[in-house]
Amino acid sequence: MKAKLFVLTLVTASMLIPVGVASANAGSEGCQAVNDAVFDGLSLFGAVSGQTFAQGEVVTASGNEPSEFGDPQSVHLYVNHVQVGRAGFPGTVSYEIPADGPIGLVAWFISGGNATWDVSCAPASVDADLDGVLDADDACADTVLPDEPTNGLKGSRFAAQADGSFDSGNDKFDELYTVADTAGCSASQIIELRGLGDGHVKHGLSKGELEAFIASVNG
Ligand SMILES: [Ca+2]
Ligand SMILES: [Ca+2]
Ligand SMILES: [Ca+2]
Repeated sequence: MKAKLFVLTLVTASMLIPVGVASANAGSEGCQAVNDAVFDGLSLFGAVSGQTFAQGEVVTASGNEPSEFGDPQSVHLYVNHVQVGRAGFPGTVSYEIPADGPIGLVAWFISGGNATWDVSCAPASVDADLDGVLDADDACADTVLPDEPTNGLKGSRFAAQADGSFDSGNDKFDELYTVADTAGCSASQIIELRGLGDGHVKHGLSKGELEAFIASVNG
């Protein structure tokens, strides 16, 4: 009786395999290559093959329901035929694509009995203004580096440099802060946001205003 059930479920699984693959490949690339499915049987395999992924995209596969067959049931994630993650049900495995380029295979399968499962892909984080602070954490769009105080940097005043660190007219404060501390805002953007006076525009952002802004974005 048990053997019959095994054969029946294996046949069902075989019939379903092409469906899973076709669904994953339908007009999709990289993070658009997502699919979900519900399966009732022995195992299910899905794959995205030859798609171009970007560095930082995260592929996640989840198995959502425990087996009714008593076998250990798990979700496996493969990239370029190498297993990069495995989790027992219910469980989730994720993998961050390490470099731009075509990925030979992102595959997932579930072994065991009844299952619902999901595969998704999150786009890579973007730093649109290239200040080193990802958009999700960046309070100031369109940052232009370096800052250029119109009359040059004075004393304990600050201007962001091309690398995002703040230069000071007082060298003991050089590179004490970076635009990571200011949530991606340059000195000139802070001056504008806070409505600060000409002195900051001419000679650089004062230490008090810089530190107050950092406290406000990190508070
Ligand atoms: Ca940014
Ligand atoms: Ca300096
Ligand atoms: Ca920014």
